[in-house]
Amino acid sequence: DGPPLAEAVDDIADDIATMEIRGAATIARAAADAVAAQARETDADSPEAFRSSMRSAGRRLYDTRPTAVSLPNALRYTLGRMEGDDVETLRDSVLAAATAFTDRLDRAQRDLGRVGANRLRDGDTVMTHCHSTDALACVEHAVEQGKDISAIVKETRPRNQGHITATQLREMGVDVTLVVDSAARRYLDDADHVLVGADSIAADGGVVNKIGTSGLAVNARERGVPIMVAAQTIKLHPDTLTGHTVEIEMRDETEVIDDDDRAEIGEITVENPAFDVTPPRYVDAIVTESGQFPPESIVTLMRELFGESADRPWEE
Ligand code: RUB
Repeated sequence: DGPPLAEAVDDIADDIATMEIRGAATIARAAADAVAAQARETDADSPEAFRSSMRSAGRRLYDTRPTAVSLPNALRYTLGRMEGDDVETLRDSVLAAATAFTDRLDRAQRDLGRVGANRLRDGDTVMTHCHSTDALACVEHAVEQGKDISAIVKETRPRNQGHITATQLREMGVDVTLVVDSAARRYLDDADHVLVGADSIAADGGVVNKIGTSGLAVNARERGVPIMVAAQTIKLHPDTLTGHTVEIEMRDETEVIDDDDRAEIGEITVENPAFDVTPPRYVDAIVTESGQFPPESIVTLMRELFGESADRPWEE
């Protein structure tokens, strides 16, 4: 129903939902690409029809996964800059905004990597959880500075994003030790930093990231290992300024247990939350492209960037 969507919008939305495209920054980039495809390909012949078709693409993308705020923030950026009184001007404004948005993503990750790298010393070992391009940017920059960095990589059940992290760290020349998630506390004694990314950061400094991040942070604090969150500012969740909470995505039980095992065990409940919230008191620093912040002061940056409330340009 609604205005027809460009094929790329449907494809990208499906890929985000099935996690073919995953990770907050990568999802944001794909959403901006999809918005641009819709702007290019829509056959809307009036400004009203064009706006309506763009909103429709925005809703299709918005409904894919609920937790990473980079997705609605990408829609805010691109659709929020749509302006003009005729279709061509509207189209050009969206295409320009989509390009500006992806350029900003690249720049932000580079700048954030430089800040994060300053926290890492030559010879340090980081422990990672899941796969975060923002977190890896910090290691990459440290390696480029000539620092020797090692990594203990948590597998990250059920989807094993740790394998992607291990591969990419190896490509950087980092010495990698892969461990199962339940071995994390044992190996914290060998780590100088816990380094993770974020899907969303709340106004109180709470960090929403892959399930297991909060347990890791509590253990790291107990072991005296500092916890560093690498998150460019599109991870700031503006709705939390007005008291909204971040929805935690629940994924299918088949990611946890296959049908045969389930049948053999019998009638049980399987829960598969994809994310959790690490309270700000367990986080030592949030590293952004604008510098590093203690989690409690991230709200200042959020107000600067989003004002007091967030608009929803994809809604009717
Ligand atoms: C990915 C995840 C990542 C953040 C940050 O979860 O939790 O740590 O998205 O990634 P999923 P980035 O695999 O379920 O998408 O720094 O690349 O934005």
